[in-house]
Amino acid sequence: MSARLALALGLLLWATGARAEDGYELWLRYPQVSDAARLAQYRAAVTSISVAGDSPTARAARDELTRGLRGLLGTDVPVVRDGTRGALVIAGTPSNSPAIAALGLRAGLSRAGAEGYVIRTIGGPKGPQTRSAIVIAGNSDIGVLYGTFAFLRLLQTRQPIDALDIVEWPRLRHRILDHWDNLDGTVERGYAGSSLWNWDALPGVKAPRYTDYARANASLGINGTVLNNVNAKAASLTPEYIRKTAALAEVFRPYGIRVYLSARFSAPIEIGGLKTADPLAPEVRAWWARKADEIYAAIPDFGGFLVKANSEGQPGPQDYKRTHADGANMLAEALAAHGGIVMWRAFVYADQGEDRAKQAYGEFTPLDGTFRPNVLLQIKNGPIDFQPREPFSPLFGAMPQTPLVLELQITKEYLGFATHLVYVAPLYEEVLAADTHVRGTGPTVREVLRGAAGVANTGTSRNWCGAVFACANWHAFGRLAWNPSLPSSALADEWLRMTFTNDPAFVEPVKAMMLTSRQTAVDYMTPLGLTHLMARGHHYGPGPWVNDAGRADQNSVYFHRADAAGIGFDRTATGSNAVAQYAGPWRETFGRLDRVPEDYLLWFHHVPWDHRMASGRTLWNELTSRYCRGVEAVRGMRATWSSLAGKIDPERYEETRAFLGTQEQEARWWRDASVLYFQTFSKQPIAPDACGPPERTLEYYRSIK
Ligand code: GCW
Repeated sequence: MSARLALALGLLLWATGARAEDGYELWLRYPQVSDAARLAQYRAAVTSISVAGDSPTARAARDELTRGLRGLLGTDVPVVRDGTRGALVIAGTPSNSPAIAALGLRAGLSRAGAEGYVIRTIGGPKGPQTRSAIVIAGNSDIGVLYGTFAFLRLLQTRQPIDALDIVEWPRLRHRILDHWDNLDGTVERGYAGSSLWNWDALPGVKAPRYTDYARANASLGINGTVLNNVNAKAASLTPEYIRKTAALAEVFRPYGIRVYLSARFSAPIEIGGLKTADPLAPEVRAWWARKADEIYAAIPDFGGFLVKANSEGQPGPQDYKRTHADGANMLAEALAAHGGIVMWRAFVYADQGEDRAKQAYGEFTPLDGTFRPNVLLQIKNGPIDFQPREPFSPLFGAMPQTPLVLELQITKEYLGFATHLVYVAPLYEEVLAADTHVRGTGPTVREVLRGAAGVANTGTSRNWCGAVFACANWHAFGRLAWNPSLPSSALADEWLRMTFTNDPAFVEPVKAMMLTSRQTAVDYMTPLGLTHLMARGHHYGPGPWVNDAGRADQNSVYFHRADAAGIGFDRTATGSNAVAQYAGPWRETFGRLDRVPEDYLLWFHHVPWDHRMASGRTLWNELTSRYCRGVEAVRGMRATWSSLAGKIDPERYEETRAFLGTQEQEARWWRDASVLYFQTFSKQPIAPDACGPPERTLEYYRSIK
């Protein structure tokens, strides 16, 4: 484009008030339906709207419906009063809308429960009304708001709306984002700018962005947010910060989102002036009880505490020779009177010789059944730490008497930050669908959950997530927390249509690329069950040689155990016997070299370099070919993307194009560095492949800081 043309275009955009496609609107974009036939259908069906009630939540539903329909239909749809004949979208609850009460939706509404909704087409030529109408009904205003977003989603994805009969409800009670946001505005493992929370300006300034954050979350069904990092500062519990937190809670409340705080276990000492934080000490219990009263006085619907205790240097009950249950129960007691919960994290490991993958199970299974009812144990998907692929944590099958929350990482700490395009819905799906086999068949992980927590990837970057595609993971998390059975392909499809376009020539190839992107990252980073080989500390780029972390169980060499004989961590009975933490069928499957899925091979076994793989190749050749397969797949992603130029706006097209270029270089970097490093053990040549010989020397890759 010439400079003059660009200027002219810029002026035109400015003059028409059109905004750049910078990703800010996420999946809540409502551009006018371009297919004329669909547009005509939608316009005919939606000639006026009525949203009953005047609560802030009902107003949010009315505003969203008005805004969405104005955009999608390209015309202002009149808002009429409840009960007015002729309103063609009627939203409300049986208690605030006589029209809805009269409709006989009892069966659907009873299935919908407290937060669900019914969307139904009523009347029509054969019904009692001459014209049909669309009803969005809930038992609560929040159900109506969720239904409103769902209805708009139908239009955004161009579904027919002439014979709707939908009943939906959240399968999990707690659907929460965990922000690892520090009070100084930085974000641990954040790749999208600074924290969204401007603590300095709060409580006075309630930035409009907080409302947009709430809209985005409500559109997915997320109903809680933990505002601060699990590596918590006690200051978050001071009166000053409680006031700031209350201000955010006020903004989020109409959208059904409760606020939670990460609580630092030693807060009674640090801000309470006590000498101890021993959970059995009466003065400590009294301090937390008063603290809970103080918080609830300011935030009546405060959600509760998230706690990282005795993990990676955080204080906890074990500092006083008490158990995790002693600690969690003390906090739970303080919150119980107010209806709050404690989410106690199971992410614990100590540098004490025991296989890191085994430790959480060892610590928590003896405590099953000893937690107060309002304690939930929050367990990361795998036994180590948000790796590109891990087997599901055995704790999911081993805590039948404890309500469980699955913790997933949305931010891509170990998956190339915001730069690499890695769609993690398939990772989430893999763990949710995993069969624990503790009852022979079942339950699956999704069946044992009370909640899901996603470590957020949001920040002040204009596009929220650091990359437009990174927001697909936020979307996938929220939708899966609502319904953990939704397939990745449907989620990718929906997100693409809502975020970019309904054009199948764009949606289909990009969806295919998203759905394979996670396996691609596994291939070029940690194939065949390898794990935790990232550079030390920041975890970006390859570092299979890392051997100087503060503690052994954070070193790459601890995880891959490569030597002259082979590679992999023996977790069978001849090794750490971590397989024994799984139910019988998995013990057999994971434990036997002839049965273990290749995806988990080196997670569970130390395997000779010449071991024959399913492909007929030796392990060494299979390993190098997987690395190259990953690089090749990224090349494929780039080619796909290039072929789509012009199908979407230039701004978002260009961002992804540039990131994919970096991703290809870095996939190549991962492959070259890894095969050269592992070759120092295998002492075998790298079979010729599409990637060619490594570009630089191992010394070079090791010297990259
Ligand atoms: O994944 C690791 C991260 C830490 C994080 C920790 C945890 C918040 O490297 O940054 O700390 O897990 O989950 O507690």
